[in-house]
Amino acid sequence: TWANVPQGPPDAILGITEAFKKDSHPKKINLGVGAYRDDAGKPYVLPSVRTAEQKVVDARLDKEYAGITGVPSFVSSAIKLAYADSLDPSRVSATQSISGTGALRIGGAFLQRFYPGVKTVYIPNPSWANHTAVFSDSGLKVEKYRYYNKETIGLDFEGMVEDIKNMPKGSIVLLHACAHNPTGVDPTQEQWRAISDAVKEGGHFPFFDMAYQGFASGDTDRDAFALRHFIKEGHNPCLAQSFAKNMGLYGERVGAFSIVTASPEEAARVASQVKILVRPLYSNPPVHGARVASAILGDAQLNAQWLAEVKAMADRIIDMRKLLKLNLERLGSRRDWSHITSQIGMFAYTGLGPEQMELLAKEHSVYATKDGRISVAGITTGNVQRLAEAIHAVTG
Ligand code: PLP
Ligand code: TYF
Repeated sequence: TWANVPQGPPDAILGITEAFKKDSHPKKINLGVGAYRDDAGKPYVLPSVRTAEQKVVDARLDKEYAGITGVPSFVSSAIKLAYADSLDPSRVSATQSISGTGALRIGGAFLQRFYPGVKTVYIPNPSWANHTAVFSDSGLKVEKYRYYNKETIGLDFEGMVEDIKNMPKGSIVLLHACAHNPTGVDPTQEQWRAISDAVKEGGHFPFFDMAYQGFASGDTDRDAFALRHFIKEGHNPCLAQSFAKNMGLYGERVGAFSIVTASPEEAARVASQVKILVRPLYSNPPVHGARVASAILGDAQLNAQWLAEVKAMADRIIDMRKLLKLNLERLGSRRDWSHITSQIGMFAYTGLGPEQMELLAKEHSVYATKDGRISVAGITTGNVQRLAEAIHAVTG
């Protein structure tokens, strides 16, 4: 029956883990997938999450289905975390989602069905490897706008604004709210203001992907600047939120999708259609992770603890950036590695090419994606020197 099914390629990012597992080198290093590790290189469950989970278990809740849009207290807390006081939440149509990916997919499906403008979504070049697949599988056309400047290893701000202005009027523009994946290069607040103006000028629709709120600066409010600024400027964007990284809830699949509308009446109509979309997709989302997130966001003390833990994760990543740069300099590398510390979030975009990345894997058992992205969250005080030696060997 399936003789005509061709072998497909592995996921560009998740496939790295497969290659890493097969390697028998005792000091192999996996900097592929973006998942936080502690300084011992171990997956990290936040203490606030452990406490919240215990509270959820102790409450001996039943296992009944949630509604189509999920756990209500979770959804309202997620909305508050993202938008804070930038709007009246009755204008927001929101639903729990299967983490950030599921939120993007609901958004893609909703726009495909109802967006009255140009059904083309423009994503940055480069962007998260899964964006193209999510949106094209949703039935939208996918195009790219300039984002990263190879020469400066920074933002191609002029190119980005020019491309936004040149998109067909009423296009969909996907924006990474903070901690751009894979480059770690974000616009400044000043640049965000100009981007907002350009999106407005083109009559475009902004779609924010916020998978790292808190991870960029260590401060969830600061990281929501772009989203809240757009709202202040009168945009009515939609938003995909993920709690995979900032609560370390990866496999629990906790996220939210929301659309800012013009009025509570419009929000109700939109919400009714989001429900109609979700029902045949997965009927209703899992409850456990959302209950845990809700227990944190809804309790002042736990929330404060969580924010401190997010900051600690962000700070460890910043320390590892400094240490990697320092080690490369100590080894006598003549390259300029300042982008390692100027970039933010979970990833560093090293500037290494595909051949160098292949050498890193083959000769040094250091695994990361071939675009030169490394997950800084996988660097530890124990492996940073060996990593620097490997990078120096392939770039020296
Ligand atoms: N968007 C971006 C930019 C990401 O990097 C990720 C990965 O973490 C996601 C969305 C969605 O991830 P998840 O589905 O695990 O929340
Ligand atoms: O970019 C990353 O590493 C994370 C995790 O198909 C991820 O966003 C990677 C690939 C994928 C799903 C999640």
